[in-house]
Amino acid sequence: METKNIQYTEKFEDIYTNVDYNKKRYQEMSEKFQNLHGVKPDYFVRAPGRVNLIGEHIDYMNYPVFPFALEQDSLLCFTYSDDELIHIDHMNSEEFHSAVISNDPAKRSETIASLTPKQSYIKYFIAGYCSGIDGKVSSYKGLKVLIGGNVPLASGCSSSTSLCVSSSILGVFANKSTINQAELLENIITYERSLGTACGGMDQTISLLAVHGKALFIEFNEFAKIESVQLPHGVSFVIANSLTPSAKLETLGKRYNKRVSECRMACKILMDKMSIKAEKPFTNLRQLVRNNETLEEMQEKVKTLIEQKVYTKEEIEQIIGTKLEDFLQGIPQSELVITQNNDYYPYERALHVYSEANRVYQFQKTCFDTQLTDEEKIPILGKLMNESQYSCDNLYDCSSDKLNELINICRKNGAIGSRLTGAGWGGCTVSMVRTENLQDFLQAVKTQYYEKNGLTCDENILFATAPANGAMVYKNIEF
Ligand code: NG1
Repeated sequence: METKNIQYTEKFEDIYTNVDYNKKRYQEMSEKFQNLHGVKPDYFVRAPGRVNLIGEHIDYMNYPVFPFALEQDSLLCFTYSDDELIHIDHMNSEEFHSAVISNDPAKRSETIASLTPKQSYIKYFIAGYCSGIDGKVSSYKGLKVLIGGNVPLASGCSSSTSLCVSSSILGVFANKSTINQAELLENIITYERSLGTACGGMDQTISLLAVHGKALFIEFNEFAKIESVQLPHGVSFVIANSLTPSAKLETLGKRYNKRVSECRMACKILMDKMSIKAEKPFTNLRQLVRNNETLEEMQEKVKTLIEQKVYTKEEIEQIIGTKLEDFLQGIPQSELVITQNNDYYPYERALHVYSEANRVYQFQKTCFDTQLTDEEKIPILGKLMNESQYSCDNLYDCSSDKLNELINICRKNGAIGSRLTGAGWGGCTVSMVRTENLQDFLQAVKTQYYEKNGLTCDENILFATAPANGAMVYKNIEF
């Protein structure tokens, strides 16, 4: 039952490199499903988490990013149900409670509003599930679904998006939706944004479209510009979870959506100072590049046109000539930003965005440079990763003491580049390490960060990783 717009396989080896470990996961899930429903699941759907190598907090300003997919994924298995309902259970039933919900996308908001706190993970399922079938299918299937996964939660590895994407694939596959891939991707981004985060499209794009063995350079200016990139041989990428989670939806007002708002303020200040006239104020910093200015030139404009200081709400309103309540329209839950803050940093945020975008292009250029050997590329890439971390910490203020401690330990023990990955304020770091030093590196980080802080560490907390596949449906033959 192949569907053109999604990847489908009947061979387990097509999905994973670490086959034995993952077979065990599927087996456990199938057993739980059988305990719940008395039958084996017909299909599994997986969508990966991701690590971003460079390009942080710039996707929502339409600048490119450089992620690759992890083998760690959100995993769903299902059979059809005779009623018109979706029966949802979770592998971790103590933390994540079951629910029976409507299968009709028109009831999306109503169903989300009825969830209890321990069922709130289901809103990602609903957003994803509806994104590929809303308006595309005339009747909807009933389903029995079990949800699991091993992407670290609230840790910058895209656990929520991987659930959205796997649920979206489930909706499309189970209901035979003919939605094309580009529209599906756009819808997943829009539906996930409707849950509250003013996110860009990095996580959804990589989770849906990742290519085994390659990182992706993803441009948001033109939808089609996605290049798969071979990373240099001789290095491994290590994820280390600081074990200080940063729950995004609970901190939107002070963190993620505040940064999006500050970028928008910077955009308006620059627009006025550059005498750019437009019907509506621009919403992203890339729109200000009108005459092929380089990213270095844009940084100079920030330095000369925006005063470096902390701005209050009143000062911002005076400069932009509008009430913040009106100005931030379109940013989900912007009222939280306004009520929770009276300190805004447009200078620093804009400087981060233009300099980080510049680093992503340099990273891409270096990877593709046929004049350079891998040995020559490695230190250049490492330096760019370290500079990105500096900018995230000092200009974007999205690092944390624990992330900085972990990154310093990684660098001290041989990481050529080390930085936070994802939204930050906690969560995971990514380090580029010579493969020949990998085992010593892992041991040193284990002792100096985890043991020293009294933390236990397993294969989903500190691990070397390589680019994995994107979302896929697996027909259950084995489990
Ligand atoms: P995570 O790391 O999943 O919280 C977020 C955004 C991305 C991107 C990064 C920062 C979502 C779903 N994703 O990711 O779009 O802006 O932060 O680079 O919110």
